[in-house]
Amino acid sequence: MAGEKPDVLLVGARKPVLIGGLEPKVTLHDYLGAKDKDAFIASVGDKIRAIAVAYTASKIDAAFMQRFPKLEQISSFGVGYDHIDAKWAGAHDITVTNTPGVLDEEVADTTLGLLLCTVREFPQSDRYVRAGKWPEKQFPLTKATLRNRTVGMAGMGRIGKAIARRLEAFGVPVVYHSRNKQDVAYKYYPKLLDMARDVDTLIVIVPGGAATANLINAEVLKALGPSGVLINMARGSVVDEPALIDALKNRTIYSAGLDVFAKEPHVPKELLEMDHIVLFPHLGSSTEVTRAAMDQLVVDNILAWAAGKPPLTPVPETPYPAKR
Ligand code: 8YV
Repeated sequence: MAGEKPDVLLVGARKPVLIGGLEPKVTLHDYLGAKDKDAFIASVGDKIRAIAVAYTASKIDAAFMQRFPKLEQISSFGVGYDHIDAKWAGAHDITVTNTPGVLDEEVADTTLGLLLCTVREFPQSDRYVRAGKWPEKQFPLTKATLRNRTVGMAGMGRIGKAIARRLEAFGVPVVYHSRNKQDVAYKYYPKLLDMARDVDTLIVIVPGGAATANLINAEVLKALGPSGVLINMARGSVVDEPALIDALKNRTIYSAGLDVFAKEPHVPKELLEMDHIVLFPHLGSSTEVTRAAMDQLVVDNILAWAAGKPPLTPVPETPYPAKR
């Protein structure tokens, strides 16, 4: 019926920006709030035409999408969308959008913070002061320094470029590996292993998903070597976690700074017990201002669709207009 609000499923928290932006224009159905999910889908599934996904932790696979026969659009929070089967969506005329761009600088800031914390042991020095140890003895000098390091970036997309710009300002040489050569002046390595051999610091900022699963394996870590520092800002799935634990235990590499883990929010006990590494609770983009901008882009993609306009940020698997 003309003028009727389209029915949209909200998967995830009722965040204020999402609710405020969507409720005036669409009829929202709260999946998270439904006690009996199956009964809920049975009652509204036939009328849902779009899904707004509030967090990257919510899995949207083919079986889930199939339950909404009129589904046209999935607007997902986060630049990463490995939680969505975008290929299946593309093959079924469903557009998937993510929230690129608005978080690049924030995630790059966090990356530099994590790198410095890892190399210079700032969290450990904070623990040292709080434990009252300073009056007894000066905090030990750190073996590692950012000086004289070379960073190899695994991934040189928008966020990778923002990280590399910061490293340049820090006077740290940057090289990179990615699927395709990018329009940047840094040295390009077609093979990750070759790059790992030549650098002592590896920053991982590639998309998650099947194509990059266990990309950072035992061989890569060995090539990185005993002064090697691994920073993972991508997805836990990109690093072979048991191989990393071994490499850290055996000092095959020097240290690691990890923002992401294979089974978040659970972190393997072996990692928790290591004092020489730094662990962040997946907070790359987690400031109020940046998360609000990401939420707003989720809203704007839904509103564009509801107004019959092209999606603002479709993912490559579901280009607009669709390639036939
Ligand atoms: C979020 C992210 O921290 O955008 C992404 O892909 O990983 C981060 O910005 C994450 O989505 C938290 O759920």
